Amino acid sequence: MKGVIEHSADNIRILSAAMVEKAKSGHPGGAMGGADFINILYSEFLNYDPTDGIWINRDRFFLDPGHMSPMLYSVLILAGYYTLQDIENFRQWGSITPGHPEVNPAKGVENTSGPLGMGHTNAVGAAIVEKFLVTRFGDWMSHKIFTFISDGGVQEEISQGAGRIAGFLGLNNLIMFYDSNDIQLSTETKAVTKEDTAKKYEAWGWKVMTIEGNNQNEIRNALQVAVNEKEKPTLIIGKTIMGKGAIAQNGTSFERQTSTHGMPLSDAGASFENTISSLGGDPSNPFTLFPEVKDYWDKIKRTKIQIARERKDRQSQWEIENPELAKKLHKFFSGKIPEIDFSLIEQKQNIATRAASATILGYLAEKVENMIVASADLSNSDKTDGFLKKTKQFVKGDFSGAFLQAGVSELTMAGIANGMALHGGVIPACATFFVFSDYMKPAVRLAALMELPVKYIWTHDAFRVGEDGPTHQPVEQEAQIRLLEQLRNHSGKRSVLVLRPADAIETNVAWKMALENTHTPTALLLSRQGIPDLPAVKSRYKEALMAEKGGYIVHKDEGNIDIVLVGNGSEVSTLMGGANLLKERKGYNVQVVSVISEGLFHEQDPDYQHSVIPENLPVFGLTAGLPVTLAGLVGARGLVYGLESFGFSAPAKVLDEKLGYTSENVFNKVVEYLNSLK
Ligand SMILES: Cc1ncc(C[n+]2csc(CCOP(=O)(O)OP(=O)(O)O)c2C)c(N)n1
Repeated sequence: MKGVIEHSADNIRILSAAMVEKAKSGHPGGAMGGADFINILYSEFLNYDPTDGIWINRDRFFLDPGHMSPMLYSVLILAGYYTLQDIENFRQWGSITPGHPEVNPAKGVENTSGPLGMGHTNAVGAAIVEKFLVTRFGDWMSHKIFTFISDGGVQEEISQGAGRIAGFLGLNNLIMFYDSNDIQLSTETKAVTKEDTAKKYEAWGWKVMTIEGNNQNEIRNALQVAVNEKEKPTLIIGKTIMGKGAIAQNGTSFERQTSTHGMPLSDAGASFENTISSLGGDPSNPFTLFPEVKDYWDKIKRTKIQIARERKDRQSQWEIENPELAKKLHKFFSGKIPEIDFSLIEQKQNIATRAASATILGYLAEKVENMIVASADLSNSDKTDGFLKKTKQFVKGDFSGAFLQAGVSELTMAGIANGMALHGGVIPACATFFVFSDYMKPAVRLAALMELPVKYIWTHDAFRVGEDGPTHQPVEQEAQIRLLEQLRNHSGKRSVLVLRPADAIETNVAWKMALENTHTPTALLLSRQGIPDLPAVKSRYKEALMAEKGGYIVHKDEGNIDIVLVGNGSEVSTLMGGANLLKERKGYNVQVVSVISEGLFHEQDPDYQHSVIPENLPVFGLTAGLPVTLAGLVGARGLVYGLESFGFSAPAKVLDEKLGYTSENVFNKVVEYLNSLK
């Protein structure tokens, strides 16, 4: 005889199968197999308040296999976040139940998931933040981070980084359920792997338990052990049954079939009707809750709200006893940054923008108490050591610092930064060489989609990396990341802000813009080499503040302008050199423009844009990236000089000469260009 808990799990299976069947697309098999775990987790372990989804002290649940959204949506109906109508519109235009879940904490969805491996990495980031906050505000804040991973997520390379870091840091607040059903999309897992996953995670320092993943008692016992674990993150390997409960036309079992991974049961060869009937549902009306299941969850809901109430009361009491800390806590979670006067950050002359960034980071380490900086084993090159010098790295048992040494794992680091931002309460930044931003891209894209204010510090921004050669010299990377500047997020905003400052003081402004941008990720592209400071008419800082408009005039000759020179980053100072030669030798009047962000520049009113880059004048662009990087700025008649090949191994100065990044070459190219227009 099944009890209410089995009925509840069956209800999740029925709803999952039904929404996929109705939408005529989706993934029922995994959801049906994972139903027993999610059922116990949400009813007996996870602390949440369905009437207050954004309660800061809730436990977090991060789904990794986004294709198992039917399982999540179904349990969120039981938990009180969603309605049955919501899932009838599964995968439809405008619904809150997209094919893969999209972040919406108020509705119980903690992360956008779909690219396998990402969700559990977010959980690692959230677990780090929990430790960070408990260290600063006390044990009353402690909560758990649960995550659910599947065969695909375990296979994804990113799991190597997430597993290593969580084990190394001893994240005992992290509990991961592995839905090990031995079936993936094209094949069974045995066709592609013979790894001993338990041993792998044990080697990283995890506590590992292997259970029958469809057995409620084993699930409950394992979770009980996990929530009491003091030293290690926990992995519960649940051996589950793909498509649990699926029945064929002839009434036999249709479980453990690869085909149920990604299509409606009826398309997969099972009988939808037989399956629903056998699970106790009504095939003609599957979008219903069993009455006793509804009663059971109504009771759970009341208990959850009551527990949350008690925890909130404890917080209120703490706030009364610790008013200063309470103020800080609210500030942290407001997402706002403290008042910072970036004009006070002094910079040495003619330095690399990465060095300028180090100075700023040192300042921020003391002013922005909830900033966490990470580097993928390049802290002394990407100059996040400016921050590290004022704090210390996270280690097991000590999260009083604010620096994550992520090791060589750029994608993991970026996924963790997303998880930190998703948790809330902190401002995450992460750093590596710009060329390796390619290794981070899937997480950057998700940050852009989720509208997370993560800061990317990407240094060694061009071929002037020099002797390290073409593998280390970004060429097409700026054009790639600026494509995301053109892509709108769900709020209609440009999905990322990309800033390549032209000198040290413009880097102050860039960091100001990055911190003040609390709505999207921001990328800072910073130079390895020293850059001559741009000329100041009065105050360089005040003039550089014009970068907040995306682009501005850094130099303008008297009289009618003959040519506008456009660039960003270190090319602006090269253009300045060219401008001087053009004036000196030819008497041309030149306007030099620094466009720190093309996306932002194009947001300005047309009059401003035309005052900076007039429409009727010849425009010459210089970029160390692909010429297309500036194509949107110079217009149809304009000319861009850029790099059209990979870099080369040689000292930076030699590369500048050979590749034409000199004032002399700017002079020659502009004269040629102007002659061609005559
Ligand atoms: C990064 C990434 N690569 C590929 C996919 C496509 N994909 C979605 S599910 C899946 C198979 C994964 O199988 P498993 O995780 O075992 O899920 P189950 O079959 O148990 O539902 C694949 C390849 C993806 N979503 N993300």
